[in-house]
Amino acid sequence: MHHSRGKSKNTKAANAPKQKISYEKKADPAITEYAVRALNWLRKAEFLMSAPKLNLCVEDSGYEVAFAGRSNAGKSSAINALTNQKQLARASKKPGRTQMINFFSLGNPEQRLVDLPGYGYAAVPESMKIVWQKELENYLIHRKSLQGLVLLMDIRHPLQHFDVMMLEWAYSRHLFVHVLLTKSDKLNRGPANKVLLEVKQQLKKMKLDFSIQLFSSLNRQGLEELASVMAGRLNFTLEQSQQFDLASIPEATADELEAEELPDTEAVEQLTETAAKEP
Ligand SMILES: Nc1nc2c(ncn2[C@@H]2O[C@H](COP(=O)(O)OP(=O)(O)OP(=O)(O)O)[C@@H](O)[C@H]2O)c(=O)[nH]1
Ligand SMILES: [Mg+2]
Repeated sequence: MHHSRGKSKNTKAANAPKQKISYEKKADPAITEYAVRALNWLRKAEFLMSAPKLNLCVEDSGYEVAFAGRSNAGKSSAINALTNQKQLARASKKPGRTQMINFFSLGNPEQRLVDLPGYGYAAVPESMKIVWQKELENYLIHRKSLQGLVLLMDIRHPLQHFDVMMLEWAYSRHLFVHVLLTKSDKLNRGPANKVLLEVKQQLKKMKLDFSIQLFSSLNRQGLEELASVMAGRLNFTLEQSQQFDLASIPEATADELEAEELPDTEAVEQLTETAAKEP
């Protein structure tokens, strides 16, 4: 807690009526309540189906939000954290795990989460990659119920080429995007906030006016924030939210996550981290 310094003694503020100032960020109680109810709603998630292509997807009605991002960014893990289910979406230390468009219903089939295959996974045969990118593109362009994207980026490698392309493309199509800097547990609080600020500034510079937050499936940082954004996008109305209780939000499940990435990826990342730490 900060205390006012001596020099503020003679300012107008010093003459103002005394009031208790809290430097801790107080969340709006109404929003928090909505977020908690949203989290309890998200726990109702159930696997609906996997589709290898657009015309095999579930009916294109209602509302859905898709999780997109580079392979291994943590999309499936984020869906599992958000829905408090260990194996709803299949997470893996092997990049390229998610190979279809996976649909999850949230209590009713008209509100859905979608787990997309990651882009940029080099080890998939080129021919297969082309087919997949085509299907992904098809889905993103033609899906009417798609209300927006959650774009995930590993906090240690934000705004890679494909991410920027995706963001620009989404912006040009007026598609809503909420950005997650994932695996925030990999950095200390200070450095994590610094990356957050930097990416925010970069987005601003590129005129990509998207919301962004820190997120960790491991320690559940940012879960409530993400839940309210999801709920808002998926038309989880205040009225609907009344059906969900304010029971405490899910506990952390640190030990239930898959081990981190493939060893070689990790080595590269450690190098990057070391480089980033150097002045
Ligand atoms: N430390 C840490 N590791 C995480 C976190 N989220 C995911 N991981 C790990 O990162 C790896 C990839 O996670 P996934 O959720 O499978 O990633 P994905 O984006 O779905 O990957 P694809 O399906 O290949 O596109 C796994 O080993 C996870 O355990 C996190 O918040 N913190
Ligand atoms: Mg996945």
